[in-house]
Amino acid sequence: MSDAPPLDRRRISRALTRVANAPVAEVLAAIGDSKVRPAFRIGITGPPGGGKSSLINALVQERLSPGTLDTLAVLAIDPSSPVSGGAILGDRIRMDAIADLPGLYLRSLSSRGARNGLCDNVVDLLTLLEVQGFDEIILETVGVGQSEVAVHKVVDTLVVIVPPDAGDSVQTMKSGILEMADIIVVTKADMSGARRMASDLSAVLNERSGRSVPVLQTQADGRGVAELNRAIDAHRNSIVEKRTEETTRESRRRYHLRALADRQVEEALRANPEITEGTLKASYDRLLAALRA
Ligand SMILES: Nc1nc2c(ncn2[C@@H]2O[C@H](COP(=O)(O)OP(=O)(O)OP(=O)(O)O)[C@@H](O)[C@H]2O)c(=O)[nH]1
Ligand SMILES: [Mg+2]
Repeated sequence: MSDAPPLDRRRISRALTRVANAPVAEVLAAIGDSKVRPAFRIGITGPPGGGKSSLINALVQERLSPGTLDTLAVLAIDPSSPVSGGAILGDRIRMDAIADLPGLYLRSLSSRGARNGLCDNVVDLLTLLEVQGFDEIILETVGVGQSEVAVHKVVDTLVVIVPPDAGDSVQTMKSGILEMADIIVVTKADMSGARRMASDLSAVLNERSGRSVPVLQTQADGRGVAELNRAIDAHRNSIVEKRTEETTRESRRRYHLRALADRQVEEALRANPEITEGTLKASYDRLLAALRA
């Protein structure tokens, strides 16, 4: 750990709360005009109750061990909807035990009605954390619907977790998930079936895509987490070799611009329902006019 000043967690929380679900104009005002240094972003995604938070608990301690990072933020997107699930409350692991770790900031946010299992404005929140100067961000999301694809676009390293008791057999597992993963982790390795799950996953991945994605096994007590930590660093190094910080910044800016434009269109349509009346051409002209207003 360096002698960096302690994090002002209350100030960061207030800034995030202001931005969560704020209109585009307010988001832009909060992010400000500064050139943002991209943080290294790690996504941890997988089924509800699969062991994501337990894994992050242990991983955070590895990532923040002496001589490594100064600051790390964990953003957990909570589906909090009966449809997409989440471990039954009370069964869910809370990360309070690590909340006071120097350099660590933890925040849970609801995905509300977002279609893809992420908050609609997850990119705003990630950028805001970067504005706050975090070196690294871990994003926990439940893998439902299209969320793996969405997460994949906003992180550098995507870790997909699969518990040994995952309902789907590996053969029928949604192909999207495995193809997106940079690292696969079979969680709850103390449970029977973990080793089998890991070897099935390796076989299927090889056969489907010929990619050699690391398939690791971890436990909530920390077993296997040092290996995961090394695999994340190895992936990070392989990315750094392939692209510069400027390329990362540029592609994030484009993605963010599109997300903001999308929301601005939504806002305009909601505020002016008459836009959609009449012909498509007339509607489009009215939409552009509303956006310019
Ligand atoms: N046996 C065993 N149980 C585990 C392990 N890791 C997590 N669990 C249990 O699995 C349940 C869910 O764990 P969480 O870490 O909250 O899982 P999650 O994926 O973050 O859950 P959601 O955020 O609700 O989707 C809890 O009851 C944990 O105690 C493990 O290594 N072994
Ligand atoms: Mg969780």
